[in-house]
Amino acid sequence: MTSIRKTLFISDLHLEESQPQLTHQFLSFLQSCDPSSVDALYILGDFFEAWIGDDHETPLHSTLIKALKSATEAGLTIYFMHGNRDFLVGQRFMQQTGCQLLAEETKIMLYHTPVLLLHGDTLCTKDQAYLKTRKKLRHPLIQKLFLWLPLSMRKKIAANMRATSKQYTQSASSETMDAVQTTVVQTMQKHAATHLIHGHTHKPGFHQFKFISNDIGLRLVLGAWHERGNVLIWHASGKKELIEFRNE
Ligand SMILES: [Mn+2]
Repeated sequence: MTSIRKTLFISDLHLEESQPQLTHQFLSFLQSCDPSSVDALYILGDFFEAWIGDDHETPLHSTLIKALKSATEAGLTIYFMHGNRDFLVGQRFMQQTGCQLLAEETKIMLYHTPVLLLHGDTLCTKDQAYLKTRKKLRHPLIQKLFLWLPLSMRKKIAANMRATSKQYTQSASSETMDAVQTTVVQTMQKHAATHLIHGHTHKPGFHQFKFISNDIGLRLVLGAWHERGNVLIWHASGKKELIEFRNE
């Protein structure tokens, strides 16, 4: 008998107040995740377009927190990994939603396959300017200082940073913004993983390659959510499919 069990992966929803149809898309996707067949839902970063602290309460945030909470209470296991836009999502959010926070490089055994999970930004090693900024922003002390600022000030700083980042992203080449194969191989070998799942690049697809050992590696890239939702379904049988869907 074939198993109907499966594990789901999503990333780069970039949920924000000004895109209510995206939130709607996610909420109905979440509703469709049946805990009796879905072993876990992994959110691999950039779930939110921006996050300036768990104390920043907005209607969007409370809608999503409520929905995630009822999903986890209904028995769905949800893992949450930070992206480059929502790395400040903290413990309070995890407590409120029942989601479990994952470290930035997490290796799992998925139906007997060693799979490495990451957001994907650290694979873009051609983009040294970004990686330098990242290092500063991820410093615990910098984060503490930022979160200590009043919300109004955090909002201003975040808006400025988003504008700068937008300008930079538009000027940087598509190659600069993509995963570097040697980095992919090194990172996978470090974790002894044959498979890698990540998002961030917004270039969904499966990439197969050979390690020096001749072993086959597979990199599965998740798609961003725009008008359509995107999910990677990894079946217990080993079958993997990248699905685009749209609510009617
Ligand atoms: Mn990203």
